[in-house]
Amino acid sequence: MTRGLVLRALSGFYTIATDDGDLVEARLRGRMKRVRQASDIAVIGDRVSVERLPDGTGAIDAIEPRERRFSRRQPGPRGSWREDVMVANADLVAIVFSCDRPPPNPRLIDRFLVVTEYNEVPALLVANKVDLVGGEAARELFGHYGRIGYDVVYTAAKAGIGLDELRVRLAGRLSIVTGPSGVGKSTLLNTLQPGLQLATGDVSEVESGKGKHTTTHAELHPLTGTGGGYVADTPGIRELGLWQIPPTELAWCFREFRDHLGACAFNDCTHLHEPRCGLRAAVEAGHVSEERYDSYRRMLTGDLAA
Ligand SMILES: Nc1nc2c(ncn2[C@@H]2O[C@H](COP(=O)(O)OP(=O)(O)O)[C@@H](O)[C@H]2O)c(=O)[nH]1
Ligand SMILES: [Mg+2]
Ligand SMILES: [Zn+2]
Repeated sequence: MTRGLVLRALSGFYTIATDDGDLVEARLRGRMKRVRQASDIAVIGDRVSVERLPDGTGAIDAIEPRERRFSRRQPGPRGSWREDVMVANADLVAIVFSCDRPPPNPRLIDRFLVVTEYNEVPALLVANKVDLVGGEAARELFGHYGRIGYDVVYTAAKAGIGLDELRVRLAGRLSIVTGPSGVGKSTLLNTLQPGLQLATGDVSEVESGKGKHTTTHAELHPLTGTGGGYVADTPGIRELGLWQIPPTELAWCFREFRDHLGACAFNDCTHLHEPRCGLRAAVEAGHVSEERYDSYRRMLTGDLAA
């Protein structure tokens, strides 16, 4: 029996990087398929035990308990939630937006941040394409996220700006790289990992509003530079549209709101219209930004228009 890491999972076929340095194509043992619920089936980032078979393939015998999971939840019957784990054991979510082409959408940035908070995986905000606007304008666009406690790096994939800063943060970690289409995720990963050769999109298609979904399934790519690590290039935005956060947990997912939630008169306060709301008081006093509060309100009420 060998231990390994699931790099790719596609219709019942798994690619495993074994601890002894091999790549093995494996399937789940039949008995595991029977005893496991759909949500427990191996996903990328899972640590597994595989038995090497005489034909060179493998059979996955066990999935090790997950330290963390990055999942989406969908409403189930009678107020229950169904969990759909997308990546196991992620240490970091790198949320990539561009300074321009396309310009950043603060409502969407907040939705990505909320999902990372809900999953309790640390977030890194990557502001790419700084070459298009310059450092000062980029800081005006993204600096607020630094002030509320997020780590922000400013990069230009093609001009080679900020890549060392990004590399340091990814080293030795299992990171999820996500963000809207066309912001330069694949270009960044190709630059960080020569030889990766992920397909990159054409800006003109992004500008036409259609975007180009060149990444169709999530996969872990090894980083072979100093420090190692893995990055998952995820399908991103379309997947994110399906994420649902239980309404009572939403305010907590805006990290700078937490300090103010205890001050509400009602402990089931939705922070929309109740009297003596600590969060709305904090917005009025300027301790919480109106933009972030607006994101909260839109997510809670389902008004997702930008
Ligand atoms: N000006 C500029 N263009 C970039 C940068 N990074 C990527 N691009 C371009 O943006 C487009 C989309 O890049 P791609 O990596 O496919 O984006 P993805 O959809 O997020 O994976 C391509 O035409 C890239 O050449 C950058 O730092 N600066
Ligand atoms: Mg891409
Ligand atoms: Zn309140």
